[in-house]
Amino acid sequence: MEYKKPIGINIDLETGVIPGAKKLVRRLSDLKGYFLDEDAYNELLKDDPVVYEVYAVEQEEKEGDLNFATTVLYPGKVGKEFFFTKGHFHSKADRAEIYYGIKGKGGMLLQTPEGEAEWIPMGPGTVVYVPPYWAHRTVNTGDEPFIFLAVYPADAGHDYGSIKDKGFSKIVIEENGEVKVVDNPRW
Ligand code: S6P
Ligand code: ZN
Repeated sequence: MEYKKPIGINIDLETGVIPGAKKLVRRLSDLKGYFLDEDAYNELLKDDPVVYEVYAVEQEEKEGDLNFATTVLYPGKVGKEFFFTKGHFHSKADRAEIYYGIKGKGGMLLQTPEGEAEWIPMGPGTVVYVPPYWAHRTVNTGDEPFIFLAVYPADAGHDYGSIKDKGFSKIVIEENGEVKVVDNPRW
């Protein structure tokens, strides 16, 4: 039997960087069609800001193994909507996931395939259990980077399709200086 080597690694808790991890950058241009306010989107697109970065340590897509990744989700808004990650179901839809808040302020939108949505506020130290079958998207509701760790089955995969097309049934906006989770008018 060939055994894999264990990994022990320090996450930089200020920046979210995992040394040696694979880095993925998502700019606003990668999120075309995701935000409601198209005029605000197009205006902001001139600078094409980085919306989030992911530092992932991933294994072969095999049952039983685990991946982990940090996400650094930058503060910002498109119109009233706070910056968010694309959001996805897992390709193997019954795969669960754990998130752990490291820095900043935000939350997670979760949704069943039928469109029942939940909002869980997150900050440093918050653990979120994402049950099997729930789509999940994180949102930065603060004014500094929102950083968290995700641990997920190596064979979970990402299914972006239906969220890209329909979004979530709830959106997270700022209104009169307050964070509000309201019905998505496009849903
Ligand atoms: C993976 C896990 C996270 C996200 C990351 C970016 O299962 O949920 O690492 O991949 O937060 O979000 P998204 O929706 O663009 O993959
Ligand atoms: Zn996931």
